[in-house]
Amino acid sequence: MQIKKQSRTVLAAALASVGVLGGGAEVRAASSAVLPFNGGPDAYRKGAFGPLMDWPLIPIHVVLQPDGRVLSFGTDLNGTHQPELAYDVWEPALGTGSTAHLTLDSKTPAATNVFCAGQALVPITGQTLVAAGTVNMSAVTKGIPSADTNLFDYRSNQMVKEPPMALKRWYPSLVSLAGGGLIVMGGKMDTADTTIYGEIPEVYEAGKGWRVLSTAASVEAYGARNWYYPRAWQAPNGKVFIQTNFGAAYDLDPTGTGTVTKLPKSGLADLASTLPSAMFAPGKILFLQEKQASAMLDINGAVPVASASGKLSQMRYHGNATLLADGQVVVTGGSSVPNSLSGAAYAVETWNPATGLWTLGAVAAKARLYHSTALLLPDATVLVGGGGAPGPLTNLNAEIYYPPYLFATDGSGELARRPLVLGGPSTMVWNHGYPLRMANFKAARGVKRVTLVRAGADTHNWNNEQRFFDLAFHWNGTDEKLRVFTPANAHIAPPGYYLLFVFNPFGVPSVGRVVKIGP
Ligand SMILES: [Cu+2]
Repeated sequence: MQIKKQSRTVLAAALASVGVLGGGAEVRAASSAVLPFNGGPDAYRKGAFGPLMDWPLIPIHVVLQPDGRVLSFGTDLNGTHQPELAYDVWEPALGTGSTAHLTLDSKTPAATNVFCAGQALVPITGQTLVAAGTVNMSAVTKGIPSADTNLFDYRSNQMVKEPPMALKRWYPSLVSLAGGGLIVMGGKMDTADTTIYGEIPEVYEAGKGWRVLSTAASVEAYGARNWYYPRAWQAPNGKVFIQTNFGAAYDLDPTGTGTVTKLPKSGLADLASTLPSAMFAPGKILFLQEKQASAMLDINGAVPVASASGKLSQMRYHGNATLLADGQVVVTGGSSVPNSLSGAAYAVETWNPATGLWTLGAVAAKARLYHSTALLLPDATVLVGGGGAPGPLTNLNAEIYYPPYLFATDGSGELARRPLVLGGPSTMVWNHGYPLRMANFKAARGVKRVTLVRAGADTHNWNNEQRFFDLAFHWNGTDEKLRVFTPANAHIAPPGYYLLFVFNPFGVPSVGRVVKIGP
């Protein structure tokens, strides 16, 4: 159960390469799983997958931690959904073997079955909030939804029980708020009774517990018509924006006891809970649709505005959409027949926000169907794992996708030299400039781009926590210091944990530096 001390030199090197973060909190520098690796001649155009690696459980839920590790859970150690919770913390700096995993088969203290719960980092504390799940799960009882709340703390590796929510929920969404809280909405309240769903949202605040939004009940927004992981985001106007699968959209004001308002139609259609989405720029969301289509929704104005985007090569039901360090969106896995190997998509497909076009890339080893996940890691690679329980595969495994930006453009397949961030602040506030200390910066001809990607939390092809920003920056052209400017406010960049990437003139990103934005 202990992380072994193997690869200490690798860890030390990784920590040294990115610099140990300052500040009072015990936040370690972002770690890196990138090993000596040749991606082949096409890697600079298509990216490449690393070798398949074993995973101690099916990672149905994955959450990037403030220290760069990955929390995953969803099944027991055999890949089945037992009444008891197991969870795993992976340390990428220790590589991809079993010694890089801290796996806890936790029958105590948090005896909730968190299969198909909601999960997200608490913006202020960095703990992982796990909302609901079931009280039991067996072939006989099926799932009985639970109101339990559990908190995982990366500092102690412990999951502890918190006061419960007012409503039982199974398959709810958790969304980070500008004020530092998290809102939970939707979910199923009773397995047998198909008339009651989590139509009343609740807000969690660290140290305060839950507040019921009793005047914001909605059957359409997050009740019976849209209870399954409702698609919702903190919006630029200060409200929470909800896009239902049947086309209607809502604004929810989470202050007091809450107010929900129906918005004018954007025309966005052909959505499905089995298809992913991603906020690729402030107030702009990419949706995958039926008929291999995709669309963009702009929620920056008074009314949401939809526009068509490129066509995918095939349907990718249950595939995951992940924002890369350069703002492109990579879709991994999925299938043309939901949760079936028939028409399984092995190649990644990447969307370029500048052109709206999709491009096929590297080919994965495994089909990733229902209950698969994907997560951007601090080293700018993507962890792609899981699938099963139920499904045709029991994927107690994962693989890492290395995007094209990591490779030399000469076709050698070698990893490119990366810019090195030596130091900088670990906490930042909005609309402010901060210095970053770079290595050999002048010799490397400086910087092309600085980006910020919010730490992800993914389950059921739904990673609403991820967000992307191009940051303004200033380099005087002579020294080893770079000045970067944070996003304008908490409405577009909710408080919480982000990865900061510096790109060199060749488009190669640094290892992402974990920064906390907020109080
Ligand atoms: Cu599920």
